[in-house]
Amino acid sequence: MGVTSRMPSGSVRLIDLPVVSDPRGDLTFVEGCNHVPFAIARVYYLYNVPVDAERGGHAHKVLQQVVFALSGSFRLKIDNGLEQSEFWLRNPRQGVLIDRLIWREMDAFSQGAVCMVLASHPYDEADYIRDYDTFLRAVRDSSCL
Ligand code: T46
Repeated sequence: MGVTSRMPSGSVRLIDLPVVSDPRGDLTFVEGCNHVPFAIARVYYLYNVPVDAERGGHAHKVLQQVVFALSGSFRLKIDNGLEQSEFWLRNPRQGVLIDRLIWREMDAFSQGAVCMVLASHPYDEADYIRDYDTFLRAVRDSSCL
């Protein structure tokens, strides 16, 4: 099992990608609106991450993302405003879909880890919620709609 987790109640789930294996190695592919539930508008990756670094620490208003460990491993901590969970990513075939209004933090990067993220929208700083109390208010307001 490449990912270990305690699943939160909603808005976060594992995504398993196909693999084609032969004596030359493994090939995995991902198609927007097929393997991930959105059209892929952006791909970015984190690398050269110090092992003691902490990344994330925010939520998004509309952005959906799928996070993969292409190489090495790291911890992804998830908070939906009601409960917390964590995933240990280490399998490049298995990602974590993070819906909107989910607080995420990442740490415990192994030496040489590479994190790839597929995103539903282009980069927009206005989509970030970087204050935790503001995040909790947004979750509360959203659940009252
Ligand atoms: C997320 C986690 C998993 C850009 O210019 N374009 C981009 O596409 C991104 C993602 C970032 N940036 C700039 C914005 C900041 O000046 O790069 C700088 C570092 O971004 P940030 O501090 O947000 O990086 P992380 O690793 O804390 O968070 C990133 C994503 O921003 C975020 O959406 O969910 O990875």
